Amino acid sequence: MALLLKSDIERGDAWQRALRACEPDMTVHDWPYDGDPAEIEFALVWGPPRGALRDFPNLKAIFSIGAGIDHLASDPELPDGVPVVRMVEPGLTAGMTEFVILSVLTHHRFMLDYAIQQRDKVWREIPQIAAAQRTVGIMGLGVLGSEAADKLAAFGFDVAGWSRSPKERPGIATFHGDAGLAPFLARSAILICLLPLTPETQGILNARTFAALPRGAALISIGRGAHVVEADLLAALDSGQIGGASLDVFRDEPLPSESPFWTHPRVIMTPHVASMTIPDSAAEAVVANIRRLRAGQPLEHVVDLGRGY
Ligand code: NDP
Ligand code: OXD
Repeated sequence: MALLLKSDIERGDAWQRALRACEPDMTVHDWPYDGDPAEIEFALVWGPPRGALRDFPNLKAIFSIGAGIDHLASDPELPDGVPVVRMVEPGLTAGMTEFVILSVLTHHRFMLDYAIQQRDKVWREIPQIAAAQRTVGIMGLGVLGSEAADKLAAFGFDVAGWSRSPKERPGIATFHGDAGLAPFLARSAILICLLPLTPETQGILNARTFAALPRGAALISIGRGAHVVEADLLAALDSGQIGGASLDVFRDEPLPSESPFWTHPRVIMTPHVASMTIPDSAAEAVVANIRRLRAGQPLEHVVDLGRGY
């Protein structure tokens, strides 16, 4: 049994070690592979070149190294009929929950304002607001969004979630579909985007969306950069409709040096690090799924490429 691995260089060795520890009988080849393509049964990849996975005639499953599969769905030459599996693993989920809590608390406790005050040597208290009085809205109540919602609710925030299909979740106000978007936005003083990037969600963080939020709302954009219409966000920040933003993902990554987001005083930016797949825990998840397939059971977390997530 052989798996082809295309990871970033930094984590390549960690993946090799973790996969071998979980499944000693599996051979792991690094990308690019110049051996016999017929040997490869599984691919574990991030951003393969367009059409490249077609070269492997015995591929049984393509595992995405990340939760998002837009890097695969955007390839019109993916091999036909080979299931694509998104990454669901406890390390990635825990990391995202940490980042959401960190970012929500940053805006809830006015840390952008205090950073500006520190820069200007201003000693001024800003009245505190109880978590229960702070409305937080999460776009995307999937694996990552729902865990973050539960943890924010445990902090005492007034949490709502928006998804495509109806959901019920104790302690969380839920909204769905086009009809649910306006009422959801109207009650989101802190808006978090944890949607996948699909044709339907591209550009969803636009002037109309920002105008529907309470004035001065904070935006935490951690799904994909192409959710954001950047010119609309800059206008909303400059007008005060958006009071502050934590931006982890961008339309162009790395963010070009001329982008105004690098220096905007109301923006905290990070280089697509809200969460990362952790090879040790992720290897267990991938190998468990491969074992399911080999035992004749259905794979878990297969994406619907037609839907885009
Ligand atoms: P899931 O597939 O588990 O969840 C996606 C959620 O989005 C679901 O609740 C789904 O609704 C909802 N959704 C999808 N399309 C729409 C739509 N058109 N309207 C309303 N809701 C919609 O994904 P994950 O939680 O695992 O991951 C979410 C995204 O987070 C990833 O796709 C990736 O882009 C991003 N990510 C970013 C990282 C970073 O470091 N910045 C790290 C990891 C992930 P429903 O439940 O009804 O299907
Ligand atoms: C992603 C990830 O999808 O890193 O961004 O998992």
